[in-house]
Amino acid sequence: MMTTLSPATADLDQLADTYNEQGYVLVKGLLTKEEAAEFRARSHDLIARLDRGEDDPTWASAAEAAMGQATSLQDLHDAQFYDAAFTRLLTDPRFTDVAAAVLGTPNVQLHHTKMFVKPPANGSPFPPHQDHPFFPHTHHRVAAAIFHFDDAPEEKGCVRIAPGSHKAGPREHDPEGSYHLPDFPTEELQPMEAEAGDVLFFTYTTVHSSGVNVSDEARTTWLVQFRDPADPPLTDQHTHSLGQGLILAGSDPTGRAGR
Ligand SMILES: O=C(O)CCC(=O)C(=O)O
Repeated sequence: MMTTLSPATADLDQLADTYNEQGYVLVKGLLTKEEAAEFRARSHDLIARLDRGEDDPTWASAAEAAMGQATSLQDLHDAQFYDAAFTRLLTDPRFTDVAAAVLGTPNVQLHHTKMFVKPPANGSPFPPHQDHPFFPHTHHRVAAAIFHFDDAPEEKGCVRIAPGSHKAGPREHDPEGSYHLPDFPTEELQPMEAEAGDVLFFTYTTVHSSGVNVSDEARTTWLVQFRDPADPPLTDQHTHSLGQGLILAGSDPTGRAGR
């Protein structure tokens, strides 16, 4: 099923330049439409079997602010432990070549994965935030890739990014509160409308959010958080994810195996 054509080196350099300048890069058509459709079906199957809806990860404050009422979000951590197609995707060179280029190292290490299905009509928004306070690292060489398995126009609650916001580095978040940035100017957040097969890469210091899915179709994504293995975590937050430390490309020069 998988075709593994990677972008040319020149393209990778350009993607890395955009990422370094803007704090994100949207890679169009990293997966074919057929592959995206297959991953969408597999994602919905896993969610139907494994997400018991007991711990809806919706940020209540964002839902209240956007809709004045509760919204809902289905999620599944560690999909690669339930379906080998996701394991293969983690080491697919079309992904790892871009991941290595944006990190600026041939070595790419898994941090964690999260599948989100934003249901139709009231799929949950995310408030402006950085990922940094959830798992701070020494050199900030940590990034996310959001795989889109179906189209994500604005009405489906696509991700929004504040271009260049990474340049100010980690921002003050309320550690007692919900880790979001309530005073961040929303006009700086630009919708990253995506099509099935597109992958959005961004650094963990880039401010991002997402809207409510008000459309009549679910939005299906898989977020892969990855890092340079030579960038040690500063705390023991978020170290529970299955497979954390797995080397997806290159090797681990530290011998720490992610610990
Ligand atoms: O998928 C989304 O809509 C946003 C996800 C996000 O911001 C996060 O998990 O940090």
